[in-house]
Amino acid sequence: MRKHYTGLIERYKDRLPISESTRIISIGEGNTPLIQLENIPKLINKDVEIFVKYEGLNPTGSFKDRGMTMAITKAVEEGGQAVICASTGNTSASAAAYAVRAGITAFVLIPEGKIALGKLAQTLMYGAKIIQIKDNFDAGMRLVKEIVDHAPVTIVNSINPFRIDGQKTAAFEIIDELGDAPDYHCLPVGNAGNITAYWKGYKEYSTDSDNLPAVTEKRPVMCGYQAAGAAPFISGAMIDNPETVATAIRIGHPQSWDYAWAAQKESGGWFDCFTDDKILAAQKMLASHEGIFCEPASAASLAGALKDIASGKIPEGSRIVCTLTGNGLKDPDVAITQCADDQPVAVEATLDSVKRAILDQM
Ligand code: AN7
Repeated sequence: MRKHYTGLIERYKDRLPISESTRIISIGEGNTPLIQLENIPKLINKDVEIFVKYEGLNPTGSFKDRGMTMAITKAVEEGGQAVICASTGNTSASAAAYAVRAGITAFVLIPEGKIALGKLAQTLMYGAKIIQIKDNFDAGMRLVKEIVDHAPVTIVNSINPFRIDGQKTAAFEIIDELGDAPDYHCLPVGNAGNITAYWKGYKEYSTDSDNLPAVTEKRPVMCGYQAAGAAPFISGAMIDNPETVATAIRIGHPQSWDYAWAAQKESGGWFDCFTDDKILAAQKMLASHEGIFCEPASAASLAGALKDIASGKIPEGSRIVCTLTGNGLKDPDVAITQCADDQPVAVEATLDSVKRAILDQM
């Protein structure tokens, strides 16, 4: 009988540190849709191909599941009984789900009051041990790095190299689907694990390894986008009090700092940042013109692509992939606040009132 769950580890086994006897902890992650935008390129009147890699359709609604299937699989293989992470929300939801799947315990440190409602709901439902701290993600990360000397827990933040290995498979999927790497790859940057992982994936698919031939010679230009209030890659130094409505990327001390700069330099790419207003406008544009709902942080990728297309930095004729890192349903509060001016009409439950409501709005 075929197995019910086929996740990214099974698909890319030959490129991951997995053996035949490894027990794979999977909930069917990866293989997410790469959707070509149809309406926005027309709207901006530019001859570009923009694809979005909709990572919000992973099992817990974010790209973190790619790394987490690997990190939990390896933690279990190494005999771990408990994992820990600091998180702005998505990592905690993912760690919680994969830990319970494996039958081990997940401890998560989250900044009190600063994670989106959907992420909190998930993490509670999966049954993680939640520790809210009266500080931000960076403080949580610092504590997590210290705690491993005091408690038998495995870190599953993206400083765990297996996380990066799992996440690099998104680049493999893009090349497998498009037949080649895109010209530009745009993504939001917080802790900078994902830009590190994509670049690793693109490099591995374009380089012969001991037992595998290169799939392509091409690599994309990597473009990393941050929120203006949480933009250490723009200021060129760590920042202490990051602030943005895109709570997922409310991070001032990115852990993969050096790797992300290497990705930028080696690919000939760049970093840029956007105000919360610009990020929210891109989120709404994507939902209202393409029917694709991502969370605020994810929309930084589109905000960046659109700015750089408009200025010609990304020239016409380019093929662009934007990673949409998380599902819009993660953060209902921000979505509803964004649509405060579009309140639904309320009418009597009669044929006449409903008819009028329809004809008025056509
Ligand atoms: C939706 O969950 O750091 O640059 O603790 O949730 O790899 O950190 C989340 C990060 C982008 C940034 N988009 O990715 C966490 C966490 C979404 C995110 C990022 C995150 P990295």
